[in-house]
Amino acid sequence: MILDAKMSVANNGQQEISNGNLLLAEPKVQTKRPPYFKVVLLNDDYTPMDFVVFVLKGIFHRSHEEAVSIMLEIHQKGAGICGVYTRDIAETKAEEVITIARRKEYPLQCLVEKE
Ligand code: TYC
Repeated sequence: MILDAKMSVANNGQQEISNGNLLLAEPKVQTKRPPYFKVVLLNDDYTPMDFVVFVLKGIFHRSHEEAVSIMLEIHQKGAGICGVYTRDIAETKAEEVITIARRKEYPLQCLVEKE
């Protein structure tokens, strides 16, 4: 039994209960979200529109309507976000885009940007 239990807030925000002999650390509540990274496609004059739609559906799991809308935004504005992921997933998807584009000899460019 803990007699005369006191709550205190440690330096790192962790709460501890002290009875003079024991310090019982409460499990730290995770409040920080991991860093997220945007995968961005750039416009160019040579990559076919339907290839970009194919990429957005196949790699970024977009519906046909979403894929067409994102592709047109890139075409009109110069760049557009395909999706937001943790670092490894964003980098893998960007590599996949470049691999399949180069196989077809399209100059499509894909960037990963920290949010
Ligand atoms: N501008 C290209 C065309 O007219 C289409 C395109 C869209 C290319 C998006 C790249 O990321 C891109 N064929």
